[in-house]
Amino acid sequence: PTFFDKIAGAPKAELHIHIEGSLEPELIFKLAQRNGVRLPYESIEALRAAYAFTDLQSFLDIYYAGASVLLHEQDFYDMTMAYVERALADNVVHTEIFFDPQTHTERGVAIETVVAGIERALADGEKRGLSSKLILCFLRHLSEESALATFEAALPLFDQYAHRLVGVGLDSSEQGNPPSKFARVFAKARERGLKLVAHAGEEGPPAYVEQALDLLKVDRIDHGVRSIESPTLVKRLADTRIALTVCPLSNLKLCVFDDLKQHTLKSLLAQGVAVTINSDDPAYFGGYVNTNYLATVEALGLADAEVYTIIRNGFEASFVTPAARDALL
Ligand code: ES4
Ligand code: ZN
Repeated sequence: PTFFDKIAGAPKAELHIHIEGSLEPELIFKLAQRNGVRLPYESIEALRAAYAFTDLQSFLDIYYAGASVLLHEQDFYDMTMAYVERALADNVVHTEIFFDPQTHTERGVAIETVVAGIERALADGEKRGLSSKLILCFLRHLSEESALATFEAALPLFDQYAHRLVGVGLDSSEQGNPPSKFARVFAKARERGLKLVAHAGEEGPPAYVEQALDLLKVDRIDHGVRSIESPTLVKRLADTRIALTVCPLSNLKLCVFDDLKQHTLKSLLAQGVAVTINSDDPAYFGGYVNTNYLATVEALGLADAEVYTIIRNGFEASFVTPAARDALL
């Protein structure tokens, strides 16, 4: 087998995937029809043609439009099951999935409906060999009050789904919405013993990564690629082994880097940072986990040892206990 075959066939963990970002255009149109939702796109082809992003916001506008077709528990099940199939096909054995409840509750969909549909598919996936956790993300372009209300509404779910729903995260428009805006809700989540992550240093400056560490006290940083602009921050990440969940094709499509060859993943890894490779919003950015690995290996010329380190980092940075982790391999 070739090096690429070995990577594709290796058991992997995925730590950064927005379930709403796994909605393929075909399923968006199917659900739109099923639910009588009008989309501002004529056809699957017209929707796909709109996937020419210039920055994070140009993507988010289309991503939220796509999510508008999700109304019923079965819709959340179908979306999640389609991702489970893709993950299994890529030999992902453990995945930690983000969902954005506010995207749905703002349209009148109950948070219980969202979680019940996702959970039912993940329970079915578990029977087929895919271990999984779920992370509730707050939308940072909305207010602190909205995040606090979402957290309060989710409190019974953290008990009911304790085996699955293990953490909270922070996503959406980064610039102008610093981690400091969410210090109080993250403190509440921490008091409850939940795991904590935040998108930081994707488009925002290294100072936002430092805020996520100092004010939110996160266990991992999502993206974090702009950390490389601060040598002291890179050293801190390396020393503390706080992992970065890097999403190379996402960074390329959202113009964080002009070319995958300019991606700083290899340099971060060389400086001792616990880098992982993930798909982010695979239906929008051109591929699932294996496509991200192969494109990155090709563009940066990663050696075998570097790739195996990245794969191992995915398991070590995951939120499964060391005993459960050994059982995955
Ligand atoms: C996202 Cl790539 C990215 N960045 C921030 N928030 C997001 N939500 C979904 N994808
Ligand atoms: Zn993301």
